[in-house]
Amino acid sequence: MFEFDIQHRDGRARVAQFHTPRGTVTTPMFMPVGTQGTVKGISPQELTDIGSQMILGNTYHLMLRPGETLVAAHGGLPGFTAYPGPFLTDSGGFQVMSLGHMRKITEEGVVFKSHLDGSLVNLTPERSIQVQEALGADIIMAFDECPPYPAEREYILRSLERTERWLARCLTVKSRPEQALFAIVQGGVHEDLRERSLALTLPYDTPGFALGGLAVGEPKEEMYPAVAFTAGRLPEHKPRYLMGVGHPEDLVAGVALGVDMFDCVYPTRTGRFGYALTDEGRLNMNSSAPRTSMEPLDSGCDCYACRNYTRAYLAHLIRAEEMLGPRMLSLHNLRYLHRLMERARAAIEAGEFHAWASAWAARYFRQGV
Ligand code: PRF
Ligand code: ZN
Repeated sequence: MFEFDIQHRDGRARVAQFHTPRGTVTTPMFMPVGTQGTVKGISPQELTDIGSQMILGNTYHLMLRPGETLVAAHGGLPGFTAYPGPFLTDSGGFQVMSLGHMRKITEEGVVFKSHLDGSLVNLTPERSIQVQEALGADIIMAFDECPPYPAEREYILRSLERTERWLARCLTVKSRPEQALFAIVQGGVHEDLRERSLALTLPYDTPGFALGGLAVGEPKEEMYPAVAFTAGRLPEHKPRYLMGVGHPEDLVAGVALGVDMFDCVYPTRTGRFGYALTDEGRLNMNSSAPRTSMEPLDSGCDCYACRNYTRAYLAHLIRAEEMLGPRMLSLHNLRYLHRLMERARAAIEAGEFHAWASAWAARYFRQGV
């Protein structure tokens, strides 16, 4: 279980088969975010149809509502959501912090105010693992602290050291061998702090490692070197997961640097806001040009929306505030990122990743994003 078989390499990029209890996935892959036990607006059948391989769920949201006991009574997230494939759950701390509900962070854990009823809730490494075991995902994440950007070096150091102590606590209470726990490397964009976090984290030899603390508002010129540095020091034969990324260009750059897994709300969120991802850049469906266009969103795309609808029809749906509009843009955007990863894998297999990535970027950025 949780074997990671590398099948092709091209530079630092690799194609691998990652075996999990609920199925084998092929990396590099993008994981749609199903925060509340649903990828907003998209059914499990549709996710399967567009090539989703693993869905992300969130400890923070699900422990508050409906509560992990109810999810467990359905056989965990697969039974509850009727998505049969592999799941990954995030540990909760990052969501508490990014949603701004944090009240207090101590060695014990975090205390936050529930966004539902205002009550004070305690989230500790032990509680996070208990919830993630009840949710029943195949991959669970260590409970970590992700400092904001920018943050004081001293704070980032204290927090990555605490993240290691929390990792040890997570592993102590973890009880289910059918779930793999991934450790998270922190350290912000500072090479020496990333080095320190790696030195503290690698000895745990978890079945996979995540690159945390990035894509939190830092410029890309700072994020890419941090990804390169960290990915280059992670074990070769384990999956590397860049958390909360993201934009198509970050996926392509991440794959080039040896990253295997990505997740982000971007494709569904930007879809709900009326934007479509295409090989010519991001298309604003609220602008005037698409209103009369008889073209599909993206001529190379095979999703339901591109096979059946013109830009004009989809722009009409959005202007009329019909719910099919955001649904179709979300579906298309997810398919776009899955297809992007399929193309990246094919290019790696052919030994042409660099040429493919350059050609993709030249086209994607020509008309601006
Ligand atoms: N830690 C956890 N989840 C995350 C992150 C992190 O650092 C990020 C950073 N972009 C996204 N999601 N646990
Ligand atoms: Zn499409």
